[in-house]
This record gives sequence, structure tokens and C-alpha cells, in this order.
Amino acid sequence: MKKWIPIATGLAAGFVAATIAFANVSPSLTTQASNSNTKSDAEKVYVPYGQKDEYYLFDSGGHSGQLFVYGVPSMREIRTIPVFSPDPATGYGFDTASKKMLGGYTWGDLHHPAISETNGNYNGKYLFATDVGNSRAAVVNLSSFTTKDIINVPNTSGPHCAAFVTQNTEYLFLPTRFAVPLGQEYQPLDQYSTKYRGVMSALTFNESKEKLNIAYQVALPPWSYDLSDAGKKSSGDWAVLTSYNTEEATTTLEINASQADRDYIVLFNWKELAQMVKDGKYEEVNGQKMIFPEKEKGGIYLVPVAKSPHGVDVTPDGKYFIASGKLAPMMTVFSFEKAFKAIENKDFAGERNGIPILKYKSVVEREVNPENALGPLHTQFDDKGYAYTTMFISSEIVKWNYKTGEVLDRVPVQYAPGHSVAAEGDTASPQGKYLVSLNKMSKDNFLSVGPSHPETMQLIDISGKKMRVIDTVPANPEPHYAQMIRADKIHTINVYPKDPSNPDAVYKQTDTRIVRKGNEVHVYGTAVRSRFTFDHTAKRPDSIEVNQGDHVFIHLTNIDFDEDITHGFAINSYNLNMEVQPGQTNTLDFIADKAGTYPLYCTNFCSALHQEMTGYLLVKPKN
Ligand code: RUQ
Ligand code: CUA
Repeated sequence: MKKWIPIATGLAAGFVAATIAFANVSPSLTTQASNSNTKSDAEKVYVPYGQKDEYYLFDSGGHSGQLFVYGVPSMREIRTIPVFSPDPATGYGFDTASKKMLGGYTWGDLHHPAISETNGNYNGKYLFATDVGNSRAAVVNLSSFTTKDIINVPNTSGPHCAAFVTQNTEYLFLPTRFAVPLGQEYQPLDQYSTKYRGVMSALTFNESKEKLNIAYQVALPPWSYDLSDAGKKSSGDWAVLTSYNTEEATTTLEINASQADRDYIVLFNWKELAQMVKDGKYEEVNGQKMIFPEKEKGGIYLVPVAKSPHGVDVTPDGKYFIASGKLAPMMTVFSFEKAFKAIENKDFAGERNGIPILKYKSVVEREVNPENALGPLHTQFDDKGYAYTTMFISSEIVKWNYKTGEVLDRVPVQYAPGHSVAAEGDTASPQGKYLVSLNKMSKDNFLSVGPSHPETMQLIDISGKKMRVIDTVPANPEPHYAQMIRADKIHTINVYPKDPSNPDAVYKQTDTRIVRKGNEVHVYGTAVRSRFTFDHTAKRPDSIEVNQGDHVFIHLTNIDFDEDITHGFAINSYNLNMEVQPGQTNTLDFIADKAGTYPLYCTNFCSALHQEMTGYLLVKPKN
């Protein structure tokens, strides 16, 4: 393997120089050979037929708008869950309910998945995600691996700094990457500092209805908010987020947003903010309850941090938060306890936009600066109290002790890791054992597919004193963050249970019917191996005849109550396809605007006679 060092564009000149100089002393030069996998590594990742992986890995799909599910340690991809983008394979975005949920958007940018938590640990029930591209949030049900709700978040733009849930899933917070005028109205960029805002939204989730809701918003200064994390245990009522461009630059951010030596971590008490809303300390902005920190004091503080920080991660004990600076080659450990004391003593060093600034010295615990390690981004934790930080520039994982600052081990990865994910590594009880490095580059790793190479995931055994890369696999674009959960915490359903209260469901072929209401045609049909029945009384029960211009609703119930017997339903030339899983009722609606004869068929292989599972849609011309 050739030595390769990514040169990040847009870094301060001195920093780039340091990066180039660093090429000569990279630890990967000396330890590269240890990354060639051996037979014993292969045995560690081999999961024999009939056995299952120990962990699920939920990997963000970035601008594909999807979520990818892998098994660990085999690193086999087992499922794609469409979240913010349509997916013909499952009919997501085609059937009536999911089409409505997507709201006309055909893509999304999914960065940070967040599994629901109880007492700071994953409970395996739901997964939340945000869309940086079109300012949305979504929830995925982990018993069916399907997206249940998507909400548009007004007044904001690009909730990159999300989603992270509080320790009992009380809230998920969505601070944004882009500042915009409230309501995204037109405002000249010269008015940036006064008219633009970086808004943080607090969302709640109603589990019985499987619906997301915006509880309140906070009009933060017009900075970019990058990453966030919720507190745990003694810091459980608090959350932290990093900011950059506190310079409030409006052009050429790569230079102008890197001027100040310090940016800020925003520290807030979400219980206090919720109380402020209860007390009416907010203004209504475009239908949302908005707290303005310059008008209503309390709950929010700023902590100075080395310039342009990226990740911020709360330690499993809830005592510290660790910020990593993409332009400062160090990890800074801050103490919640010290911050609380400084807040109590009003030990402030001024304020910005009405938000008190704590003194760096009174909150910092230690700075950790591993020799020649460059571009620290994100930190994960194991069961022994150690931290693992990704180094984007020097392409390695650094293992260190956050209580002493001691650096314990370093392992090169190929190349440019953004996040890494350890088994339950951002919870109150990390599992140790495995860490997956989510690499942005894979030069030289796989068969060439042209100028653009796939991204990579590398599985690292972290059970011993020394880390060891034991597997390397290509990854779908684009792995940003992932979460890894013990497989026995996820309880999937085998078939959808019957729902007699669903007016669209039909569980017996003898109940199938076609009902006309004006120019609306409702088909209540069934799918079973290997036939469709739309109207059991008709001469041809598997065909549908409508008039041109009719609004047609196909309500289809899969009455094969057998695991894995999924049927599809497609109409030739009408650009329609949906899926009905065992026991499920799904609806597809469309305007039959094209007259003619259109075969319909099952798209999902379901039996030896799957090819016979067909019929016709006949659309009678208007005149
Ligand atoms: S970010 S590479 Cu979208 Cu999570 Cu740090
Ligand atoms: Cu039903 Cu193929």
C-alpha cells in the first residue's frame, strides 16, 4: 500500500505546512505492515452460516438520504433503510403514506443517527436522524426498520449538529450549520450579524403516535453549530454543542471563519429552557415558540475553546465533555462540575449576544496533545474508561485516558477518518470490544471503479491493550456517523399483526371489493402467493378497470402471514411500485391520466409462481 496523506483544503497555511512536514513522521509508515490482516484476524470477523452477528451497526448514508445497516463483526451489509429519499426497492416514497411523509423532496443529507435511550443507554426502540439538506428530522421504528415520521423544521437551515437525544429521550436537539434570517425571508448578507440566526430546535417524540413535534426553538447567534452531545447522570439536564464562524463571516469561510483563536462551546440546561417556555418567556415566530437569549436570561452559557472545534463528546460518567479542534491539534477536556461552579459564582468573562461567557481557565480540565497527531474530530469510549479519537489529517485513531491525559496507543487507518463508532460507545455503558473507523478515503484499497473511490469502514479490535485493524470494507456514501448496538436489544416483528381498526385492510379474499365514489375509485385488494384479488365477484378478480382521469386508490393487504413473504405491486408504464410486507396493508394512489392497457405485477419474488402473479389495469379512454 502506498503512503497517502490527505491534504485538507481550506486550512490555515501554517497548518497545511505542518501537515506536509508530518508526512515524514507518520506512525503509519512504521506500523503499516501490522495492518495487513492475518488468518487470526479473519477468524475474528468470520460469522459462520447459521450464526448471527453480535452487533447492529446503523451507518448514516449522508447525501443518499438513507441509512445502512451492517452486522458486526462480519461487516456484512444487511439492509438499506430509506429515510429522506425515495427507494424503489421498497416502494418508499411511492405509496401514499410515505410519499406524503417525504413532502415532495427527492433527497436528504443524513449525518448522525441517534438511537433512543433509557438512563443514558440505547433501548433499541427507535432511531432518529436529521436532514442537513432540507432541514428535516425523522424517526425510524427499529421493530420494522421503517421510517415512521418526518417533520420539517421551520426557521432553521441545515440541522447538522444533530440528532442527539437526552438520556431518557426527553428531547432531541437540532442546532443548525447555516445561519439564516428567521423564517428564511430575504435579508441582505450585510445584515448578517443583526438579522441572521443559528436556531436550535428542541423536538419531542410521542411514542404511542410515533410522531415528532417541535417543543420550542432558541435563537442563537448567527454562528455555525457543528456537533452536539447530551449530558449524562450528574450532567443529565445539560447538553453541549460546538460552534465555528463566531467571526460571523459571510464569505470565504475557509479563511474568514478561522481568524479568531477561540470559538465557543454552547452549554445549555434543557430543563431550564423548558421552564422558560412554560413561564411564557418566548416569542411566537412563524408558529414556533422562540427563546431569545438576549431578552430572556438563563439556561445558556458559552465556553471558549480552541478555534473551529468540530466534535464534542460527553464521557460515559457524565463528568466531562471533550472538544476536538480541526484547526488545533488537541483534545480539550472540560469539567461539567467546574462549569456548574463557575455558573453559580457568576464567574463570567463578558457575554456575546446576551449569553454569558465562562472563563476557559475555570472550566478546562486538561489539554491533550498527542505528538504529531493532527485533525482530531470525534471521540468514542470503551468499557475500561479509555477514549478513542479520530485524527482526520494524520489518518489514525488515538487511544487515550481522559482522566489522566496519557496517550496509550495509536493505529493508522486508511484514510482520513471522520467519525469512529465504538460498541455503544457514546452511551453511559460502552461495551468495548469493537470500534469501526468511518474513513472518508480508501485510495488503493479496492478494485478501481474510476476516479471516485468508495469510502471505507475499518473494524478495529479494541479488546486488548493495543488496537488492531481486523477488517476493511467499502462503505456506501457517505459514512458520517454510525451507532453500534447489541443485537439482543433489537426486537423485530415477524409479520405485521392484523389491525381490524384499519378501514383499508382486507384479510379475506371474500371481502375484496372495488368501490367508486364519483371519480374516486377505491380498490380493497389482497395479495397472497401467487395472486392478486381486487374484487372476488368479478369475472377476472385480478384486473382493475377504471376511466381515464379517475383518482385510483389501491389498498392492498398482504394476507400471507408468513415471515419473509413480501409481495410487490407495480403498474407497467405508470412509474408506480410499492411493497407489502407480510400482514401489512399499504395504499398507492394515482390519477389514471393515461388511457390504455397496463399490466400490473408483483415485483418481489414470492414463490415458484411469482411470475404468474399478474393482472391488468385497463384505463378506458374519456370519449
Ligand atoms: S460531521 S466528520 Cu457531519 Cu459528523 Cu464530523
Ligand atoms: Cu408476490 Cu411475487
